[in-house]
Amino acid sequence: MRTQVAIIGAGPSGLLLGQLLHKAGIDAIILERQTGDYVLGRIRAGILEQVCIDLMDEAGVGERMHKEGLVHGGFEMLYNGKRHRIDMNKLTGGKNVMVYGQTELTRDLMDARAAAGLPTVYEATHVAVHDFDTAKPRVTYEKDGQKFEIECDFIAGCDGFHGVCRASAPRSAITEFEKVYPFGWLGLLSDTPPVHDELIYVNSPRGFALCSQRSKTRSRYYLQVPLTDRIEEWTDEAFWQELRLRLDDEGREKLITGPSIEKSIAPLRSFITEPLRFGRMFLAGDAGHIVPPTGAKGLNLAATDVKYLSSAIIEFYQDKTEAGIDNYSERCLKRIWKGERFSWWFTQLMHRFPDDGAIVAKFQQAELDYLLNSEAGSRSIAENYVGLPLNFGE
Ligand code: RFL
Ligand code: PHB
Repeated sequence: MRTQVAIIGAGPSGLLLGQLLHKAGIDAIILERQTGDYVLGRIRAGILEQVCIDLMDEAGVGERMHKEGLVHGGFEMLYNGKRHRIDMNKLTGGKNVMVYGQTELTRDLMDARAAAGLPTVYEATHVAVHDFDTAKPRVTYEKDGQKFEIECDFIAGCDGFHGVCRASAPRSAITEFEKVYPFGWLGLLSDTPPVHDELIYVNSPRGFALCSQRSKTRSRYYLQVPLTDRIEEWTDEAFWQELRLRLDDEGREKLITGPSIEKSIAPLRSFITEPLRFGRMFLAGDAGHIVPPTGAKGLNLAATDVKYLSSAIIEFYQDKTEAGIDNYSERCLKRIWKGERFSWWFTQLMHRFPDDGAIVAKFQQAELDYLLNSEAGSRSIAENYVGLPLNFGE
């Protein structure tokens, strides 16, 4: 088999890249380890920045997102028992974010790919990347016990944190930066109306909580929990009880509870790989970097990697220039480090760290008091949350 771009991973990065390349007339094959249903069953991100919305439109798959997504112009921060609203729209001169689940975005991309008859191999095992330091890279894999080989011009490593592409880069050529946080997020999805029409980020003495949503009838809540907690130990009732304790009186009164449709614990990590290009192989999305979810940046950073990578590959074929490819890693990393910085900062502002004493809780309160009562402070949160402009600092 031969294709122009072999894409490893059918998460949002791989699917979006496939769609953007297809629009430009470039062939790609996607190899995915799991089934499509498994990929759709992973409940993850919920907030899209404008750049991500624009890319879905550019890929021609934005119709349902615009119909069903909820535009949010602000969010609330609750600390010391009081709520403060960050008016993102006003503070950023009219920018918003959109509530639209990663599951839905993935489904739209999968449907478009299937409708266009583009090749995705699900349940591909033993995927291995070869010769990406030459002009003729190859990818091998197995499907239903049979071995296959793809010859290609480029390999796109869109295979997430545990993927094969980063792991195949020569150790001497790669630097990894990592911070693992001493807690996780316990998430619960339920078909209940959200407690509030906007998101609420909570700094409470019992730990962080987040009230998010997927629609007017579906809620997504998170609680900071110790890494030693096991999901089987958390009944729905225990979750709701703990959430109530972290909310304010208004939240406790308005909270509508119901059976969970999904419940899971995710560890929190900051992780960056440098560089993101190894010859003819590129890393994009979670394959190259992970953020703690507090800043809602993971999927959005993945989308901008894909924007830069698709432009670089399209330029290579259409304009016969390697400038975009040569520039890919540096350009992405500039943006990634800013998203990483914001996510780390917002995480340490909002969570209780086990080794921090009472003084750090006081520092957090003072910082929140400052930020939320200062227009400059609030604007800094708002402009990072909606996403910095693509050409920021260029
Ligand atoms: P994914 O989604 O992990 O997809 C990678 C795909 O590659 C496949 N794969 C392989 N395929 C073939 N061969 C192999 N050897 C393979 N190894 C792996 C995997 O099966 C998978 O299908 O990476 P991608 O596409 O880069 O997308 C990244 C996003 O999923 C991620 O950044 C976000 O979900 C992060 N995130 C959030 N991001 C936001 O922008 N806004 C949010 O509100 C937000 N909330 C979140 C989040 C992540 C969370 N968790 C669980 C980590 C909330 C949570 C709780
Ligand atoms: C979500 O809805 O899953 C979500 C929203 C905002 C975040 C993280 C996760 O910061």
